[in-house]
Amino acid sequence: MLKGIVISNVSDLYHIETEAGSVYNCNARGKFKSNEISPVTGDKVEIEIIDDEKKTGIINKIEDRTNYIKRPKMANLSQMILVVSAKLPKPDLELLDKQLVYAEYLNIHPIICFNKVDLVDDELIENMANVYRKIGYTVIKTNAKEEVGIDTLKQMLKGHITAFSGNSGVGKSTLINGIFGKDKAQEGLVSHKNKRGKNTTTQVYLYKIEDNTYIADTPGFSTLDISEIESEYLCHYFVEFVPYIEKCEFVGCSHVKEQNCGIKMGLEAGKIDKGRYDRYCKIYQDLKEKEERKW
Ligand SMILES: Nc1nc2c(ncn2[C@@H]2O[C@H](COP(=O)(O)OP(=O)(O)OP(=O)(O)O)[C@@H](O)[C@H]2O)c(=O)[nH]1
Ligand SMILES: [Mg+2]
Ligand SMILES: [Zn+2]
Repeated sequence: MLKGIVISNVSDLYHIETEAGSVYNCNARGKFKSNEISPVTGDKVEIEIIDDEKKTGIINKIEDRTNYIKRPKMANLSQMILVVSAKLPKPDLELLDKQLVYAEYLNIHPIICFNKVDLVDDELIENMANVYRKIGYTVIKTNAKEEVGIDTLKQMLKGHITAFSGNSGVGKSTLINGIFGKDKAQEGLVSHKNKRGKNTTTQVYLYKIEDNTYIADTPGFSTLDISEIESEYLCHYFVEFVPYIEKCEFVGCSHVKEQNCGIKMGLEAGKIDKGRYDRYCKIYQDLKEKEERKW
């Protein structure tokens, strides 16, 4: 019996990387009876070797997951680097907040990475960064093109399965290539695109950086869908709102239109950032509309 991690999965075939670093082609033993699940990328598994020369085996056991993401399917993602570009494209803080909500919801450790810092005044970035530092998030600044800040970023990956997310063009691939070094980048490591330049697949691939440290290449994260989160719970994932929720007069206060709202009091007292609050309202309305369309 060998322990390993699923680094990729195409229909019934799983690539398992063992602790020693060999990769086995494995099938899964049907559904796993006790809980009716199939292995997905990121799963920690036990395999039984069928042929050690051909590197084939069977997955016998899936270890308990720390989390599970439906789209793209993966398990045990422990960290997300939320990449925001300072310019070209301009910072999309609504997407950043949505991603933070999603990370909080799934219990994934988020790190905010302002990239392309070479293109704007530092003051502009600091103003944005401080809003997020104040509420407890780690914020780093990078210039991926000149590999500034890459070492700091690399340090933060240790012991994690990390995914990069953010709008197209913010510099995710450039950052990842910087982490792996130029050679791997030329192998087309982080592009699974067809001729039209579209992502062809929702497959997730894990790439090992060092022991217990992987980068997840997840095409699906650019168009982040958080509609599985119910609008009424959204406020709990805006971490700095939480202490104010109990001050709301109405149980189930949406914090948008109600009077005597704890969040609004926090806002007026300058404890909650206006931009964050406005983006909360926007995301709340979007979720609400989607919920109404469902019925
Ligand atoms: N000036 C500057 N340009 C950068 C920086 N990082 C990336 N770029 C450039 O921005 C462009 C987009 O970078 P990519 O790494 O391809 O962006 P991406 O996030 O992977 O984009 P998608 O794959 O479309 O999601 C490229 O032309 C990079 O050279 C940076 O720190 N500074
Ligand atoms: Mg890319
Ligand atoms: Zn309220």
